[in-house]
Amino acid sequence: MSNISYVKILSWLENKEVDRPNAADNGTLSGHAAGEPFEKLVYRHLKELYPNNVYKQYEFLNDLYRRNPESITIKDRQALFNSPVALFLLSRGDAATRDWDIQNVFEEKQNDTADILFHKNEYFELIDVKTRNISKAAQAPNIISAYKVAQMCAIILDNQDFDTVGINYVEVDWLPKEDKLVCTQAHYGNLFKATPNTLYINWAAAMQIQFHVSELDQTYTGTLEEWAKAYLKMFVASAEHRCDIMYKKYVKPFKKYVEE
Ligand SMILES: [Ca+2]
Repeated sequence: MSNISYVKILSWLENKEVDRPNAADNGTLSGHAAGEPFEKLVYRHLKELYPNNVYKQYEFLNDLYRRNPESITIKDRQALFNSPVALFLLSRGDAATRDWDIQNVFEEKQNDTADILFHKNEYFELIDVKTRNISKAAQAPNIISAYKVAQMCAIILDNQDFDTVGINYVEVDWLPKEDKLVCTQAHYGNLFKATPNTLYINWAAAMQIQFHVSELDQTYTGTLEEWAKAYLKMFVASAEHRCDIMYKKYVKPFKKYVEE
């Protein structure tokens, strides 16, 4: 289920230019920050197309709590979400939720799950924009914590919450062009259409799932219930393999020194 025509968004993005972030000092175009203007561009475009449905994650929370001033306890504020999965993915921690008020609203946080949120009829469409300087070879970026996805799957299955959340990725490929960055191509990926067995977990990189959106498998045709079960099967097997490696490398060679 999707409310957004990603095909249209992708073709709209092609050949779009943004200002090079550090053009003034002609600095290097490194890391995540370089592509940030494209993230903002995608957000502004979606906001124009769907002014009443598109939010930043923190804007949605601010809006929700502002519209419900009678909900002040953590429990009351959590109850504003009809979906346990959306609550898990989108809400802030207990202390932050309790301390929220009109004078102390949320601001953007680096580890928010989504860059952009589309909300309509109790359905939450999460969109994360990934930007890629294609003049450089780069390893696949961190996408989302594999542990967070495992927790999400458990919540989906425990609550039979199968129709309230989608997780989507847009990759913007760009090249530097004088004092601009120009989008050469854009790609779309739906996490729940990626066969769980094809996902790569980089345990050493804070157990992040890593992929280039343009290379994400999109052939999975099962239901979300089936996806969640298949993901947890893959996750547990991968964690057990990781335990095994940890034991062989970091325990076994040293065990004899610590045994009495
Ligand atoms: Ca992003």
